[in-house]
Amino acid sequence: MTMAKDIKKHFDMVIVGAGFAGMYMVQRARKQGLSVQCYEAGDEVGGTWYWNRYPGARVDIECLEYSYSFSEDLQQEWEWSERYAGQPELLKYANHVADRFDLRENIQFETRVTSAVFDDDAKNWLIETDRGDTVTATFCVMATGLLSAPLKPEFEGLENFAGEQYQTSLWPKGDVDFTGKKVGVIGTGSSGIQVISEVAKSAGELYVFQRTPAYTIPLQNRVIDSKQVDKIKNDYDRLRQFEFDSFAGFALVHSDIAPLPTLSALEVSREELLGEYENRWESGGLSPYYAFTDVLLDEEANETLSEFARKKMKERVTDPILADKLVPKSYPILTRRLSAETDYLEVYNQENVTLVDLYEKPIENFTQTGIVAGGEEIQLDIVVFATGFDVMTGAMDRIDIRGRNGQSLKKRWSDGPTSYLGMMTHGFPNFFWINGPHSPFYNPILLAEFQCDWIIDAIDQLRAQGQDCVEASDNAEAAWVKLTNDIGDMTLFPKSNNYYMGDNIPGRPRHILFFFGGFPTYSAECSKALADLGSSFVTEAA
Ligand code: N01
Repeated sequence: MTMAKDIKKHFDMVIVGAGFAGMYMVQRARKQGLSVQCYEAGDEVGGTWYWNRYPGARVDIECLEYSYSFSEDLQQEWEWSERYAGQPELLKYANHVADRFDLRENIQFETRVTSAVFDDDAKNWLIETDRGDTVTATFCVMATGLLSAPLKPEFEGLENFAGEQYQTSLWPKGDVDFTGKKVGVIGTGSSGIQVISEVAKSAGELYVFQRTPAYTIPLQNRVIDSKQVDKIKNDYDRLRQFEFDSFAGFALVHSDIAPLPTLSALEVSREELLGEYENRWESGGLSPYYAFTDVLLDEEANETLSEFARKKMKERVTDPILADKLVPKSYPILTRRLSAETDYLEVYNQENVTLVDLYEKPIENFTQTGIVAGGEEIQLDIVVFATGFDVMTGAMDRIDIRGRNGQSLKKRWSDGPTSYLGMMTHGFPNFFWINGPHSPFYNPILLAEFQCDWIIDAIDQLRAQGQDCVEASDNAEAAWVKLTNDIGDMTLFPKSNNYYMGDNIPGRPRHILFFFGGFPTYSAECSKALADLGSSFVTEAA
């Protein structure tokens, strides 16, 4: 460990985080000839797939799509073993990319950035870490992730609980043995659902503490089909183009490129409607998002899919009363994240699994030996918290980031995040983020590539204009926030309590945290902004 407090180094760019976004930013900045330093809190690359190593962690976008597109050689040479890879394989892929492109030489591991402060005079960023590094950078890029700031479980009496405790998003390395144990899992979002399916295999007794039931669909994972892979690899560009033209960055149905929807769910016959939903269910994963044009826009259209999903879910649970509790009734499907799972609902047919419906029996407190819910103590050896994240802004809020005149980013965002293009904000010159607030709801690896490329293009253009500092103009930012909100309000997302609106944090004002206008609209806006660097940005020479 170097105590570099007084050994100041200057970099063209400092990047925070070495997940898929930070890794590509390193690669791209270096290719552009920028000197670059990336800091990563973990001891390896991989971000989400480094931290979320709980049993069952698995991607739900097909790997052929959930992978980098920037290198044709990488696309051709990497072989996925499953249609939807598990966490170990995804981490292996991240490490392979780091090795193949020599990224590690620019990444300092086990180092958490504690502050990034803009120096108004020197016009650069002063960055400090928890290992005593103090460096300056012209450009500061936060690749800190959208689902990377775990929420600390807050339950009365938790400090008294003497059993083992785990959090899905901070899972330890090595195995946790559930064999024969009494295990409680709190939370039934995507993480909870994945871990529950695995823990149910070996736990003596598993208690699932469910507050809001999730809509689920079978993932339909299997060993990858080599013929399908060859077909995609023969013309990978075609798949990527479909992804770029799509709303959310995935285009495969049954592992084949599917045309984007053109029809409303309300304009087809009942037979066609159900046929299409069956087709999507057989394909699995997130494919229902594109079944029809209006499932996220129109309540009646959405209800056709919600109804179908509820029926499919209930068919998998033997006890009809239990099935009813596991099925969402109070909100439109897809407005909370659809959970693509493997044998999740079937676990409730097992004798060792008990659902604790928190609407009937709310958690009162922890004791030394378990959890009291609805007046009864459930004795537990192990508790797993799958209770979610401080989404989008959380990771940046945990760093002391200050722009012009010492203005704190956390304070600027105390009434909700504002941004221009989901990448920058006024008063924070030469400061960018990737996959952060107001970014589109989109395949995160492809979005990272797009945003990193955009940042590099913006820097190039800035320098070509003989300028050194760029920030969003107030007007451009206000217009982007309005567009983001107006589009969000046209969708059904505000119709449920969900983390897309920040609802998972008690007391936090509601705000649309994602750009729901689809990637084609987003990328067009970004291109327009680049072409027009003068009016949407404030630039200045150092
Ligand atoms: O978090 P969540 P997550 N008492 O916020 C419950 C991605 N991901 O980690 O909804 C009791 O969705 C909470 O209940 P409620 C994916 O984008 C992807 O599961 O607030 N319960 C909810 O059930 C996903 O959407 C994969 O009523 C409490 C759960 O905890 C995102 O990460 C896999 C509680 C939190 O669910 C986040 O998923 C995993 C309390 N006090 C994650 N507090 C893939 O498949 C919270 N809950 C790729």
